[in-house]
Amino acid sequence: MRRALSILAFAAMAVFAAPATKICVFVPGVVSGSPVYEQLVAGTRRAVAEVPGATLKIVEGGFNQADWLGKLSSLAATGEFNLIVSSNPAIPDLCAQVAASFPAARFFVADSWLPGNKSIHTVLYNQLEQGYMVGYLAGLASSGKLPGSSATHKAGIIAAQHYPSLDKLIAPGFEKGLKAADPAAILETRIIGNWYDATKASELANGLFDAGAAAILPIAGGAGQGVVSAAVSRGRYVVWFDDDSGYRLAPGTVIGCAVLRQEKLVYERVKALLAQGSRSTLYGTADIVGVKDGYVDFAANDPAYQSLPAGVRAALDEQVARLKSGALVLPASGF
Ligand code: RBF
Repeated sequence: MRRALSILAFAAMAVFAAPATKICVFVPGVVSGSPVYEQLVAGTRRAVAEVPGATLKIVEGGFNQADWLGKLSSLAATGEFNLIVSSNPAIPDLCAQVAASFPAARFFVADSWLPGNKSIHTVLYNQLEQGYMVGYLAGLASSGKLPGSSATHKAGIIAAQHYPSLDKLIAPGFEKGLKAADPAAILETRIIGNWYDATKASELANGLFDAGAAAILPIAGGAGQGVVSAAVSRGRYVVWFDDDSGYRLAPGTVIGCAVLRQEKLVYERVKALLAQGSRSTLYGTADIVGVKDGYVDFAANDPAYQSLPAGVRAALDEQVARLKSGALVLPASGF
């Protein structure tokens, strides 16, 4: 009897002593209006739901980037979290600074690249490929192959700010695709200055449309909707990034979406990191994934895309197939 009681007591202690798994998502911005962040939260939520007793805290860092280091630092300082999950190329450097003060903290940062820090795992998307696909579609527009468009040989990118993956992957990939479809095309880039000002994005888009841009790619989070409204009123085209929500924003105006499978990636990596614990060998490593791995894709199964002329779809579908088969290789490196 005494033995049974002590086993019971021991079991009870083990239950109470087992540290609960706690995960924090740090959103560098706000979730609403940014598909990369919506997917970040959804993927982490799904992974956490599969760990019995695990809890999830979501912290929106807001648009003031100068606040992010302090906010990340206070999250790590609590010592509460087994893992802090985030996403965007500016975040790993901040995590590295935080990890220097709080060596027990662990970070997974999607959509970023930082090898060699034992507290941090990162995964970068091959956005040369992602940019190429919608750049090619913009080139079909700028060479006059879409309904109501003439050959203006101009396309645009409207971005919130300059940052390495825009300047080294997204924009060069877009330009390569644009010129593959329309060798005479010129790419014009405009910078908004933040990730929320849709009115300024609209003004910049109107300027580019007036100068002849046939299609524009917004890389601007919530501000990108201003580009869509300008395109609707001028009867021009938009190509979209990160998820396929663009088709529903303005069917017929948004003609193509190059997507990231960020929800799937975040789910898989968070699940693996939680299963392996703080000594996981993923920490310290930086992966790059792309079209062949299934994490970068073109969303072709949507009525808005399917209603484009068959010749336009055939031309783009061929490019996507070449990326998938390896006939077209656009190697991305970290920065
Ligand atoms: N993308 C968004 O969709 N919304 C944002 O609020 C946002 N903020 C960013 C802030 C910084 C400092 C950086 C470097 C990137 C940000 N991104 C944001 C871009 C995101 O990481 C990714 O490059 C784009 O979504 C294109 O895939």
